Amino acid sequence: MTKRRPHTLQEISTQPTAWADALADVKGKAEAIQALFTQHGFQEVIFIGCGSTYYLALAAAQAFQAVTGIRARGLPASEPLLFPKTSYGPLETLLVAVSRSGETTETVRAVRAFCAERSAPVVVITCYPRSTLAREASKSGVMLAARQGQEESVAQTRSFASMLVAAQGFAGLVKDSVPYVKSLEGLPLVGNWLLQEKAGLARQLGENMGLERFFFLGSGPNYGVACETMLKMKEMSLSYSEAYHFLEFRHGPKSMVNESTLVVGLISEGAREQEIAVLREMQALGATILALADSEFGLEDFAQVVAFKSGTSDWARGVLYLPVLQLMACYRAMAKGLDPDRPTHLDAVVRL
Ligand code: F1P
Repeated sequence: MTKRRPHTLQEISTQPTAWADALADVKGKAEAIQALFTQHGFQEVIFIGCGSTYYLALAAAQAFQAVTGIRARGLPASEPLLFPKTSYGPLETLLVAVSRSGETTETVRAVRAFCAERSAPVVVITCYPRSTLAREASKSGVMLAARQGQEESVAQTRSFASMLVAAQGFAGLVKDSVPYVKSLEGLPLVGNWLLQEKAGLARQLGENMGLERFFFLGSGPNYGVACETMLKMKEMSLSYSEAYHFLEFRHGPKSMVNESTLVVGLISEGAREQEIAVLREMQALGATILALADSEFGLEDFAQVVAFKSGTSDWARGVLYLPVLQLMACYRAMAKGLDPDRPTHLDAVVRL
């Protein structure tokens, strides 16, 4: 019996269109977004989510602070829910909740508690504009919908990427930065190129059963995406995988590096030299290296390189690291005879 093509492959392969759709929705909300910041002198923005969307919150906070200069943090939704006193400060705070489903219990409860306690507006980024969280945002805040991010699979791929672009577009509109928003508009073209030209490399690494340990290294703007791609490897292929800030990897975890290790470097431009040095050291310890960067300069030592050549900033290109790494996890699941659409023990939404 031929195995059906997993929804996950289709969802990964069509994601650039979903990125463009999400950005268009955000741009359509420009007036409401700018009015929100005019009415409130927000001194801090806290992004929250769970699982993949917690990692998205980390990436979104980095981009938001870099683009707007307003202090921003990413937290798992359970933290402000369980420890509000040490999650929120005295500053005028905007809460941004990120949730593919818009139904995750921790996130809904955290939003309701925040709005009740501070009678403040909330921004929601979701793929489901009729969800519970979307309704919370419609009471006094703004809802950003990544409709084409909706997916059959439990593991987030197209949804994560399109909501990340939405969060970056949100930052660009708060700052009213035309160049930054324009750089986001160029991402889908590069995304389609990656899906055409680098799918073979992703498949070759995914089907390499000689690889048993996976480490995803990312710093600053790329740590959240490193965590997300680590999670894809776990959810889809049940593989041992971890994520670290680049230089943190030297402080202990590198003891795990052996001949069956893949170290994936999500290289920034801002800390390129220091990050490449870590990859060189891990290659000398026997690891296979996959280096992803915007430019291929200085990556000659590595056999597996993906260079986006997008010309975008460290704070705009986050989604470009996703397609190859999502495909690698998906192909590894298929090579192990697993269904990437249905990760073990997982449901699409965690309802408590
Ligand atoms: C959050 C989440 C996902 C995870 C799994 C269970 O969902 O934890 O990140 O991959 O699907 O739910 P959501 O709040 O983003 O809908």
